[in-house]
Amino acid sequence: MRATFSFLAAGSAVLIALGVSVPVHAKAPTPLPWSRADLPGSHYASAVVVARLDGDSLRDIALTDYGANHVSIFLNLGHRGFVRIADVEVGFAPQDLAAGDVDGDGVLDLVVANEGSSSITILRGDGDGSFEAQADLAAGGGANSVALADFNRDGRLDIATANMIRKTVSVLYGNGNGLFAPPEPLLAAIAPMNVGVGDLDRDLVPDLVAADHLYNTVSVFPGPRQGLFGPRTDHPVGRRPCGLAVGDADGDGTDDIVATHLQSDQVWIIYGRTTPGYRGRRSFGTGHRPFDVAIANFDGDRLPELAVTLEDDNAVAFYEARGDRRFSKRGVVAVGTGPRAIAAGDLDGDGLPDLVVASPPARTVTILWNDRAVAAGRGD
Ligand SMILES: [Ca+2]
Ligand SMILES: [Ca+2]
Ligand SMILES: [Ca+2]
Ligand SMILES: [Ca+2]
Repeated sequence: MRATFSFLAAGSAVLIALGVSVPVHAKAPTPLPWSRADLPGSHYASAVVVARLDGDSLRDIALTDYGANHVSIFLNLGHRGFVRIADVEVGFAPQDLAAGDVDGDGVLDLVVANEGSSSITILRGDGDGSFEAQADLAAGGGANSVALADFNRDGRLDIATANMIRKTVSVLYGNGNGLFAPPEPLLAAIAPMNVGVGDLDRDLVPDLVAADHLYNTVSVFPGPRQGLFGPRTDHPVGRRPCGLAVGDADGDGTDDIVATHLQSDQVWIIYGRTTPGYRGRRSFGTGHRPFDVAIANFDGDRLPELAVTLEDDNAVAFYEARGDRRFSKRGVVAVGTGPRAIAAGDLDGDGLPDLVVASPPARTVTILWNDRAVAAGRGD
């Protein structure tokens, strides 16, 4: 999950708390079932991920700081406490990151797309939550988004990037020990802003998805067969597609594409294939400047929800699938000024996904704790 900035917007205070346990500071209470807490420190965070980074059972948080050119890692101590370990330097203007085991040692690594240096930084995880930056890899011009998948199904993770300046998306095939072949470009439309991965055509080969910010399309590149990606299909959507998530948005068990649209204040859903031919697409209106989206089942029922950051409303809005390809609004929660990137994951281990939201203008990264289990007397 990522956000996008201009270079000029960079600049952020850096706070490094080496191995010091820092409590999360509670803010003014929000009504159940969400309670809000901000991570300590000042972060101009362009992207956040939730993943198990240190080998215990609790999910941790990593973020790219676009202004400070580093990745910050917050390890989960349990009981809703985190410790910030040493920040790791990456390339210039890191815009996005993804977690995956790219060297095959069974430990999650982080892959960072550096827009300013048009490069990728691999941060190799050592299993205790610390990460070591490897030499940067060249990516396409303006590497502004990254996704990981085993596209050629050789058992080794590959990297995909969107390169807005170069008007391409690129795939770097992994050799399994953390090294990658040079980027193989695929021609995008005009301005690919975000990439995602999912199996949209249900052939068990990961497909590559790109949201094109200027061409107002979401493009699908069918996953490679005999080494070549299939021809690009452009799906017309709303104005200025921005955030992108690929996952099961409607609860039918198949991957779908969800994209937010900054100018038309919409979310578009492009449904994955269940019978030959795509099932089509649908949109609904949101609040102002929907920037990013996460798909998760926040209330643990049968159907998933979408959590959408509304940049101009300083809020996250929730929309629940109804089972008929339509969505109903399910409330709004206030966060810091100008929320952009969002990521979902169960941070407190109660079985329900929590949310992490980056609000760069406020220099905050907010955790929205999903308190449904607490409210139901199931949590602590
Ligand atoms: Ca690894
Ligand atoms: Ca591979
Ligand atoms: Ca596929
Ligand atoms: Ca679906």
